[in-house]
Amino acid sequence: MFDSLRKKISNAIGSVVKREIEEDQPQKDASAATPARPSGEGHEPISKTVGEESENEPIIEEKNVEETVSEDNEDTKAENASAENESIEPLIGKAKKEEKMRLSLSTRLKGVFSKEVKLNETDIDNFAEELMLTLLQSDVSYETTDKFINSLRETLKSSVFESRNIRKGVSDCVRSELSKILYEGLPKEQLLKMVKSRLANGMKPVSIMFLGPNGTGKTTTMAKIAYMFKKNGVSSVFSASDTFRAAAIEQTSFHAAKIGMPVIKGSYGADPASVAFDAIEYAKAHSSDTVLIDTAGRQETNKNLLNEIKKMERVAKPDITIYVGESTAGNRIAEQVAEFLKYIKIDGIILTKLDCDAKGGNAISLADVTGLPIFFFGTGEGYEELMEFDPSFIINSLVPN
Ligand SMILES: Nc1nc2c(ncn2[C@@H]2O[C@H](COP(=O)(O)OP(=O)(O)O)[C@@H](O)[C@H]2O)c(=O)[nH]1
Ligand SMILES: [Mg+2]
Repeated sequence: MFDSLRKKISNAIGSVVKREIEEDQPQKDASAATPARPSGEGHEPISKTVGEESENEPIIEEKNVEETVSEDNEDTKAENASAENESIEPLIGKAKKEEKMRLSLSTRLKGVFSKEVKLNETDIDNFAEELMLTLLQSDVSYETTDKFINSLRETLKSSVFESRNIRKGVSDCVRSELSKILYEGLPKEQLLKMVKSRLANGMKPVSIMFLGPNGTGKTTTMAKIAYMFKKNGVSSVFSASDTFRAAAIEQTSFHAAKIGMPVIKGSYGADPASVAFDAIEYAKAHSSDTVLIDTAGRQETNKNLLNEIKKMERVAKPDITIYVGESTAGNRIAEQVAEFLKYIKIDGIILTKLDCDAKGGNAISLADVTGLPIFFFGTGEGYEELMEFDPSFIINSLVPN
């Protein structure tokens, strides 16, 4: 789950590490040949003590190094004096080992004396570009990626990192930016709580309709919800309102029998809205807490079927409508949801098949793009394989510590 995206984000954060190793070799050789003065352009004084210049434009810029050095106390001066006697090589070796970052020679040396560094513009640009590409390739929408990257740039610009722990500092920035987006997508209330509070207010039965394209997992997800409700003391009736697809009624009946709950069905070709109406009447008569209404899959391009769902809404008046989409569908889901929204109100989304080959990026951007919360993820075919949308789980899955 999220493995590929995690790897890519981790690589983007760690890319500075790799480059440092690649770039470090010639520096090491050069400094071994002329230990006191590495060659290259963009020389810049580091400190009086070391009295040397950087090799290339610093990739990570230290915050006010001169000041740090000039403000140094006696201890630091002593440290500097002893550094004078050391060859540069062990210092580089030390910095490299501890920081493992793409630091220029000068900054690495600065890092030995100073505890804090700031990323410079070039660093931020390189990192932002790499991360942007990664997110786009992983199905995060352009809109969300752009927003995320701009905000991350600002955070990185204003952040000061521990010189020996820059990687963690960058990871923390990515985490905090991700959480801004993901917490926005959190449902205001969990589905179960939503249902329970309605029941507590005497609004019984609570009807929930599941809709979406063909084969996304509507029926399976509806069964998972019924199972979860049952475990939490909330009873349900199924409305087998997919009267279109062969074996759909049997599939719903099969789940009802397995979970141990009633199912109201019509015949194939019957009006799905009237089946839902009957199921609601049955629930009223039998004091069932909820009615879970299945629907036939419909592509967002099929206007007739989308109009039919309007009728379902008018007749069955579902309290909660859930769009069930496949996480493997990438950014297409946002467009599909937008089309459905032209016909019917949707309260939230369930993203199925996260266990399949999902890139996972749409889980990040969907709520942001559609403005709808994600209630759950489907993570398998079993009844228990339904996972509440949890930003911290996503963040921990994606960003290395
Ligand atoms: N791996 C996996 N399979 C799922 C998930 N949800 C549904 N499925 C499978 O997807 C297929 C279609 O599901 P179904 O509920 O019939 O889709 P519907 O046409 O939208 O009602 C079935 O084989 C389900 O077992 C999920 O989260 N993970
Ligand atoms: Mg179905």
